[in-house]
Amino acid sequence: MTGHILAFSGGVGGAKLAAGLCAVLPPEQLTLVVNTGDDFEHLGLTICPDLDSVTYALAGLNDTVRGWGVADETWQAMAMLSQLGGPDWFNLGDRDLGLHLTRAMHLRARESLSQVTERLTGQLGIAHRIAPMSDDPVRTQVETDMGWLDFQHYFVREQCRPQVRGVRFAGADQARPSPGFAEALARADLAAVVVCPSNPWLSVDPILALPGVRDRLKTLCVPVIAVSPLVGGTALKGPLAKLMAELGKPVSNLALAAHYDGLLDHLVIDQADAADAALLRKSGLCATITQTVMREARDRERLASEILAIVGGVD
Ligand code: FO1
Repeated sequence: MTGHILAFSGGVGGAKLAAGLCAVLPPEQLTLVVNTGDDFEHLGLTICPDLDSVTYALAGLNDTVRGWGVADETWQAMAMLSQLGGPDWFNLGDRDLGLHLTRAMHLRARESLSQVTERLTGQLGIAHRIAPMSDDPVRTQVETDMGWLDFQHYFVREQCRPQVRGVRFAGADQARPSPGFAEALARADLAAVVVCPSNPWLSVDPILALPGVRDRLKTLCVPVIAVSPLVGGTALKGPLAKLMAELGKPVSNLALAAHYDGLLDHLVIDQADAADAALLRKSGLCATITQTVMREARDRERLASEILAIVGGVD
């Protein structure tokens, strides 16, 4: 496959495919654009959960059991914070805090989030380009039966229990795509856009909500290929299935593809959902059936290679 791949990723599920793409593509052929709608200010620090999930996965530092944060973590700072009566509903491990303190220092010195991300990923030995979707603050907020909640309050503090009625991305209309994102969108050699298996409503929509992004994707003559986060008609992890049901959607690949509203050319679905392929094809989409569950490095690399084969086939 020749040409450049632009991949969109949220946190945990997306980060696995992001790692697979990095394993099969040289750095100059890939730009990973990561959702920052989950970011928030907490304890005087800027927390960027999806950027950090991708960073830790690519650096081989991620905790695969917990699904977020750093492996071999310790929690001494949290224990002290808790004892001092600080807000302890959001867990920042000692190693993770090291990254957050470093990011805070550079942000305070007026580096952009893109510059800080490049610096931190470089220090961790990551050669591939990870770009935040924007350097401007965009904050996902969820309308629930408890009112509007900031994303991490909904996700972590309330454990996704509230019923969701809607989602908005505060600041998105004023935000610009980051320089790395804008550059990738404008590349003459762009070969495909890959949407990693992240939650379309919570992790991909914030990226698409940035001014100009949807329009640019619609005019691009390259395939937009998404990997479905649904497996066997439900989500492996996270609130996707619950959220789709609460928003009045059937929990299905067809509803997921319809949500992208004409943006997708191709949906990669799990073999457990093979029966969905016929309806997807009838709706005008290409559909590939494979194993999308990524337990080990070889699963991530195989799925990434299969996606590149789709891109190669379209060339
Ligand atoms: N998820 C939790 O369920 N509980 C936590 O306390 C928590 C802390 C945390 C700290 C840093 C970080 O990068 C991620 C963290 N996450 C935690 C995960 C995060 O809330 C979600 O994975 C994403 O926002 C959803 O993609």
